[in-house]
Amino acid sequence: MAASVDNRQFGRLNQGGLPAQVAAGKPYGPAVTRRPESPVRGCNFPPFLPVAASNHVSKKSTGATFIPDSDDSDDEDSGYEEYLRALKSSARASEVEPQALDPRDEGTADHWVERHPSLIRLTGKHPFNSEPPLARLMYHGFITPTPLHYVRNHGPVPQATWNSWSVEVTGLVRRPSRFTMDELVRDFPGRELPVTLACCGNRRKEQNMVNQTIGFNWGSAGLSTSVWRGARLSDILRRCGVVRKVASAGGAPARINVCFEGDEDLPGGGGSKYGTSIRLEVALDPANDVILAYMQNGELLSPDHGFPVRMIIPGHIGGRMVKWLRRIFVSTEECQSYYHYRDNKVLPSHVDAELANEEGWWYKQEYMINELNINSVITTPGHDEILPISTVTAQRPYTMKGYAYSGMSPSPPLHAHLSNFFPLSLVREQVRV
Ligand SMILES: Nc1nc2c(c(=O)[nH]1)N[C@H]1C(S)=C(S)[C@@H](COP(=O)(O)O)O[C@H]1N2
Ligand SMILES: [Mo]
Repeated sequence: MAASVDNRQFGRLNQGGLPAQVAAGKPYGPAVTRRPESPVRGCNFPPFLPVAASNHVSKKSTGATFIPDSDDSDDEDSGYEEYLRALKSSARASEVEPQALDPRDEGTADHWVERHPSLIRLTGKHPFNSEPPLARLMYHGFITPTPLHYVRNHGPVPQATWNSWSVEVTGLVRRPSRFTMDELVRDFPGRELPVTLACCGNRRKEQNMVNQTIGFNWGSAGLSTSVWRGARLSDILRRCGVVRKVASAGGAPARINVCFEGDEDLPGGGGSKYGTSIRLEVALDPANDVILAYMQNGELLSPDHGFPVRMIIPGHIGGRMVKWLRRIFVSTEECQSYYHYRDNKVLPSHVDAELANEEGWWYKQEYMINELNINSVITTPGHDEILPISTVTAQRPYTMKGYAYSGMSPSPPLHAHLSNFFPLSLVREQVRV
């Protein structure tokens, strides 16, 4: 996420990352691969083992108390502690009212999940789909406090426990494996980086006003940015001996996909898990930083965001980042989940749901959304806000604000131009920039 979103509360990212002693660090895992444009430099922490992670699902018992590995120097410990403090306060937890059980969840499968009262519920009682008020999202700047992070759930939140959870890796791998949470934390170098998640339905309300889709009305706050920490998918796949080349029936190399499956039992297609897949090349490229994340903004994941582990695939739509990850399956086929085919598609405007069913449009590769498209929004002035123009206000500058993002494609830096939004005369006469 870029543009006029302030980074003020997360100065550490702006200043270039970590305390020098941590960044200089001991030889923990492979060297950091950085994208030149990344706001974070040197986020290569030593591995930490969450000790307070217990068998309970409540937030208190999964609170993030972390003990650094014993061979860390004291300097590094205090560096990391300081970093964690900065990260947590950057997420302005102290300025956000606490999450709580919400009477609106009574009688649903999510009755035990604590949530932030200000989140705007978009699909009624259940499942929980929500976005923060846009002004609050913007107020907090680059890093969204976790309780205000938008949520997209297709069904109930699984009642997970850290100690009993495991992720299975099977399919085209020489060593099929199952990793416990402790193994994911301990046996793979941790990677930590800020990633913007955006549901590809972000702003669908505006689309629906022009031409009704089959998706619900997202406002323009269906996106959030967190610092995510986890084990790199490429390291895990290599550990399992992933097969890189398979000949197809015609002899040409077949496409290989990495499929991810979540835990919930969902109704789609007569019963299905939430699942989706990405190409093996994307998964294996260490520069893509695809991770199995177990921490968000310095704490273990919250139930709504995938506790204990979820996929994070920078630059991709939120829909590819499977939460409550249970299974990774490497295959020449794409993921067979109903949701992989039915969700996250953009079909030509003449194709409605009926025609899509009749003519098999859901299965056409080219209409699938993987990488985030370019998007920009003016948030100040707000929707329907009237700016008084008088001799007094005309003398003062007015700061417009907004956000913009784009996906993985190697495009030049993102610039949002006012002329995209305003007729030029309006810009000249009414807005000082
Ligand atoms: N298991 C599972 N993973 C899932 C989903 C889901 O319903 N179940 N929703 C997806 C969609 S469409 C989005 S946009 C993101 C939202 O992540 P968040 O709720 O942490 O913001 O999760 C994705 N991963
Ligand atoms: Mo989504």
